[in-house]
Amino acid sequence: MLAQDLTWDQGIVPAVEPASIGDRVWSDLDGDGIQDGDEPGIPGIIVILERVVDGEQIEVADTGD
Ligand SMILES: [Ca+2]
Repeated sequence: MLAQDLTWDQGIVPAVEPASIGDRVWSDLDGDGIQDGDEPGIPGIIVILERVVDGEQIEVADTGD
């Protein structure tokens, strides 16, 4: 019989795929996630990428004029 040691805590963290932020913000009028020809970009949007664990800003970008 195996001995039990209940003093250990353990968690499982799923692998996180690398992610990136693109350079387009638009009004997705038909909700398909694709910028179609009749869906204009939205200027003046500021995107701030922060690390969750400490809130450090990794990158700041804007969609321009
Ligand atoms: Ca669309």
